[in-house]
Amino acid sequence: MAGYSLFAMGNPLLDMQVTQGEPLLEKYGLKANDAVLANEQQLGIYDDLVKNWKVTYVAGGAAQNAARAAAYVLPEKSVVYTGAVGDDELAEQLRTANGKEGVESAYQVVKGQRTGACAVVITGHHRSLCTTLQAAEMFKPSHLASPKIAPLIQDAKFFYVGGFFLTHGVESALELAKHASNASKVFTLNLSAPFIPQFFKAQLQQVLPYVDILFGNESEAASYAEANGLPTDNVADIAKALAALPKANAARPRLVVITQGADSTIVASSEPSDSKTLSNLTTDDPNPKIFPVQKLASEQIIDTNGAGDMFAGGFLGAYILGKSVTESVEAGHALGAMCVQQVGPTLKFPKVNV
Ligand code: 26A
Repeated sequence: MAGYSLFAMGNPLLDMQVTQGEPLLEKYGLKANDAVLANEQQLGIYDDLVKNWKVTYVAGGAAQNAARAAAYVLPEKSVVYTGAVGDDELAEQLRTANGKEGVESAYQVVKGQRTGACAVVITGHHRSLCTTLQAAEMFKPSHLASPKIAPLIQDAKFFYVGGFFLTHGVESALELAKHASNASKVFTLNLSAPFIPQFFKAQLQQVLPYVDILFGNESEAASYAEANGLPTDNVADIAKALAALPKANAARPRLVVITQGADSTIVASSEPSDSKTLSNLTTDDPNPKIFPVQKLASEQIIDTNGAGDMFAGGFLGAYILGKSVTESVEAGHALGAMCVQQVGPTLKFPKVNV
């Protein structure tokens, strides 16, 4: 057997989700639509949720969500995911969720540590993510060289790393990125949150030359532009600038895929491209190309937690199947829309064809 085609890596987290969380935003100084690492004052939120709120527990971790979304559109045994967990009950919950949805868990288990958690505070259609990484930030690059994991990397043809992982794991991210580049495989990265381009600019800069497909949303693109002094706040122009950055493997063009919630998705390529290239946009396509989103009625939306991850995973799954960029965007849109109509970063089962 050829092995898993997609190798994904990130912070495995259990989401602790609550609705009507306005008082929590106030109490812990969180913004309605943001993702942060919990600071000292915010670390009390997890106990507070358990004691005083009705919590829904659901498998999260941005790259792990995307891995499950890719598995949704790919044949069985296509997706493997790694990251570090503790030796606790939370890790078991994550393994079970992955197993049910066709993702092989190749966790590094850190003895005596707890699995990471993310407080997901829903207010209206907004979601505020406040994370404590725990075991997730103890991931060691040596795990990638272990006898169990190294063959999975050798066999994989596509890689997906969460930008969130760059807060602690740039060395491991670079190892996958360089492997992909040297072997002319496809390396993909998600910008993950505005604080990544803002506060982890150096780490991002180290990885970007190896990125074949970059995912992000409008606020992450804006944050990148600001952190790097780009003379524009136009999302299409920022996407083009990101696509044009230097690239280690010049044989592949770079694609930059920026979502904007219910507004159009923008795809920029580092070259005008034809159907034989990675980008699969035709020579007649504008660059960047704009893909409208079918808007859902407000009452159809349960919450937006994980929608961007499901978009990225759906896009990548379709792309791995050899679909065009247009079809891949459509698959991404379908899974993003499916996700917002469910509680948390979850998809519909039994599976619906996308
Ligand atoms: C390092 N940080 C802050 C994080 C995360 C994260 N995943 C990895 N690292 N903060 C939030 N998330 C996850 O993002 C998903 C929504 O996009 C949450 O677990 C949530 O499932």
